[in-house]
Amino acid sequence: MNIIVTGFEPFGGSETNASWEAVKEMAGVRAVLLPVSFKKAAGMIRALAAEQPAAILCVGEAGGRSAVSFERVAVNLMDARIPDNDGWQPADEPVCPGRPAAWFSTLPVREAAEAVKQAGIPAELSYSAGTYVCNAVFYSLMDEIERRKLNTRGGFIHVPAGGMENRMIREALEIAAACAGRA
Ligand code: PCA
Repeated sequence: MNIIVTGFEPFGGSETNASWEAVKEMAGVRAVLLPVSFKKAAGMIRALAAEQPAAILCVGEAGGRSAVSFERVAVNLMDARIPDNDGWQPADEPVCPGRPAAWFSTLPVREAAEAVKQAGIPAELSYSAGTYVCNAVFYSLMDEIERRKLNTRGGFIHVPAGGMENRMIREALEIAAACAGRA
């Protein structure tokens, strides 16, 4: 199965990022590390989409969450609370000027969240991926799929930044990848 799963490098003074710690150990997918850079990560995700895999699952960490969150919607807005790893801190700017306000995930999010819960791992649907680099990557991915009319499923999953075991996060992501591959 031709599935790409991305995780992020650390940011905001942390030494690790729970997304990459889980993604780098996943079986049966191509794991790609993205920088926490609005400009670089958006370009990289568009290039990965152009390869037309069956699915691209982007994963990032989110503080204050205790469940694996399947994001439903990406918004065309960058509004950074802290600078990215290039030192850039956009405020009130579109991710892609002139493009639509939002895109929906094309992963089977409800089915995937249910399957993860069945495995005994807390999971939920989320209606905001924020306005930082994760949302910008998610928006850029869905915008590229739409522009090129690609046959690739795309979506974003936020994992807890702390408090959930790496092994559990990895299992949740493997279940999500399997759902995406079957959809
Ligand atoms: N979380 C950040 C960016 C990288 C990450 O892991 C976010 O939620 O935007």
